Amino acid sequence: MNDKQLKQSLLSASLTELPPLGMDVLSLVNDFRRYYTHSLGRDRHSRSTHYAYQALVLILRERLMERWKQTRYAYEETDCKQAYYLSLEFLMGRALGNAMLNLGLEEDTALALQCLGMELEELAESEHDAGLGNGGLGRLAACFLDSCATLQLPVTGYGIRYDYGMFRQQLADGEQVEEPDHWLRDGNPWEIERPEYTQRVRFGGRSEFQRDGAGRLAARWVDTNDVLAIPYDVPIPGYQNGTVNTLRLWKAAATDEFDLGEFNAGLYPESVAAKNTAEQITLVLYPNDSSENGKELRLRQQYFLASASLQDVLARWVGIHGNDFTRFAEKNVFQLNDTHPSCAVAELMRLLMDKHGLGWDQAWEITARTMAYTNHTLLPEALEKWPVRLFRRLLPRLLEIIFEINARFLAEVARHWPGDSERLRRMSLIEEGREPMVRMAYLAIAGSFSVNGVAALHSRLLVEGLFRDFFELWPHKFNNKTNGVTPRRWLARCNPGLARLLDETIGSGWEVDLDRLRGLLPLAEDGAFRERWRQVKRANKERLAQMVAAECGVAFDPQALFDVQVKRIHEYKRQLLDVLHVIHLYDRIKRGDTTTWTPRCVLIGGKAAPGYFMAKRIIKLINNVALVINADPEADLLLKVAFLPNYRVSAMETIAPGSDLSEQISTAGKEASGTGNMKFMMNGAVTIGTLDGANIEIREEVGDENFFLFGLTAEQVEERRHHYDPGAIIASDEDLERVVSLLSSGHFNQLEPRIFDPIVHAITNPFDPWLIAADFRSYV
Ligand code: 26Q
Repeated sequence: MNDKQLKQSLLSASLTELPPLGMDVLSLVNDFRRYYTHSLGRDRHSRSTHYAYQALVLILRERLMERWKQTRYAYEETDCKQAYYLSLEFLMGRALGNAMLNLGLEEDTALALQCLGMELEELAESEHDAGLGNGGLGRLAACFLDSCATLQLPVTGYGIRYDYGMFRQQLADGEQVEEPDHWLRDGNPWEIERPEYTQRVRFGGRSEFQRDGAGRLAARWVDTNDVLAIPYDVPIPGYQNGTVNTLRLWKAAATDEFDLGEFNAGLYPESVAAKNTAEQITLVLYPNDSSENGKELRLRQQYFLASASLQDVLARWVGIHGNDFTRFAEKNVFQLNDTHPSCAVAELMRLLMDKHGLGWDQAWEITARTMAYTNHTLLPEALEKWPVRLFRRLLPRLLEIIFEINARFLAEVARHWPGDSERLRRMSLIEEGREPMVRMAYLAIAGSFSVNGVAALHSRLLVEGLFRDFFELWPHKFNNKTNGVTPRRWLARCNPGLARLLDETIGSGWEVDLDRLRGLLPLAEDGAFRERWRQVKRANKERLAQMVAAECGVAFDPQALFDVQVKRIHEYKRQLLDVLHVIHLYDRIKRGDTTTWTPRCVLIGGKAAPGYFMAKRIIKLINNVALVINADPEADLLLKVAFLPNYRVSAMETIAPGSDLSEQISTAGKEASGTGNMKFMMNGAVTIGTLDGANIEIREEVGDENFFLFGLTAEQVEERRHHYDPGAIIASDEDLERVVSLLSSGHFNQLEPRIFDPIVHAITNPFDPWLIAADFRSYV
């Protein structure tokens, strides 16, 4: 072949014609060697888990890459409708195990590594969790991405690439200590930077109006401080189906001109400092899972995400259709994960009008047909509000648009309920007062075609309470989407023993069609099946016990009942009720009331928001109670208690399979759904729970006999508030009285006087919103 022929054949071979990568053990071994030695430059003298992990990721990433491109092309070619999941949080956890499972390479990679003299388990354990979320809402976003890829739905996640994710929780003297989570320190081999899709996001400045050529008034947003948004793409593989979707995370970077302007004025240090302000936007995740009021940086994050993501989608649209938006709403939909990205409603209006020249009516028609809003909370104090003043300073053009949306919206309300000024005040997107506020949930409802709650009860309570006025105006917008979790990570991956048992009894397929688990029903009384089931559970409990021993220094006996509550620490989730029960059990031991006794190991874990005093005090109480009980030889074979530090996605992957009893004990009507409840149940734990969130639907599915129901209903809770007398309840319940006495006498804080007074006060307070004392007896 001469030079010319060579050039010709290289040109004609398009990239898509690369030979597919081998999916067999030998290919994996060879590729691993090549990466380890050639790409990473290591040899047998540098045997490190870290580089071996890197090499392993590279071979998987390569295999994802070809499928990723094919998926993109397929979506382009079929011109299908695309959905965008906008979320300030994606709690992805580890990616390696998931990639192996979804590529169908679990067994072969384990074998390949064995050939190379390495342990897959060890490499997998060395991966740092991607902790870009607080809890339920962030993990839900991650589970949705997995499921959408598995269902081959064209869904892209849009989020923020925080330099620091959810803090690491350590304990010092039983108290929570937060440590920064610099998860990117060793690099992130799963992401691909895509500077070619950089967007520009504006802040500050003011708006000007000018007549355009057609004599229309056009807004210009000027004198802004701009920030660049650089996308980093993460592959989201579907389950053994060749689909790889995308999670696009934005990183903030300073613009060049901004620096230069300051620099020319002779302000070099100031210009470098300005770089900091820009890059601060994506520095750290807010570790608060209710709300963080009025923090400017948080609003910057929210707008940054909304604006960069919308511009990205619009740029792709304009690239194909030019400024013709007639079919945009047919082809695109944006799902807002709570109100956090709800600036998007006003931002899409702005982009369509100010940048692409649409009129208000056409822009509004498109916006209200493409936005959908998911609510995750019923707690009124958790509804997001932003001071109008802050909005005006940071996003002046957006505020104008919000005012205009509000004016038109209130006109509609007034047409519907003439003369009802009280209703206008209640429903306004702007809360009036000394400090007027933008009500983000109302903006989201007004700008969306769909508003959903996350469990049947939650969705009902939303339309009966918090959003009642809006339901009366637009009943068609409101609906329910009960949460779910991916059975790939939360069963197939985290519980290989059970997965194998399922495969051998009902065949495979349950990973994508969980209803098939009904095929187990005929085996419920089958002795051989039950024996294998018990062996699986036993092995998983041993693994969990090892983790508890290593992390907490507490010995859990796998023969005992493993009773587990892991979730964010919140008063409404009632970890305190769990502790009261533990104290009651201890009291029974001390009284010698142990003739009918099931040895029990109680595990509690979860992070408290750094500024949440009561949550932190509850952690301290759990640890102090654990110290006393675990040190008491009388309790030794009967009761053990441990607080697991730094609860996170990867910890749950060991916890759920090793648990017998799942604690889902929130005050009824307060937990929107819960998703941990599902992970425990599908790993074969029974639940003790209230009629709250998705517990209700879980109970309907598994039957009353697999669910220990207790406590007041949501309706009873609201009724009881009016005449709640915890003092009387405690006085009439000898067990509870003894528990409260132990607490208030300082039994668990002998060297730390009064530290649990706030907790005793919370339990005995007639205004206790969580009605701890009311549910104690039925819980026991
Ligand atoms: C808001 C403003 C400023 C700073 C932070 C926040 C913020 C951040 C995270 C507010 C709320 C959250 C997270 C809420 C959350 O995780 N909610 C849970 O969502 C799950 C998924 O729907 C449900 O299962 C849980 O019931 C719900 O508590």
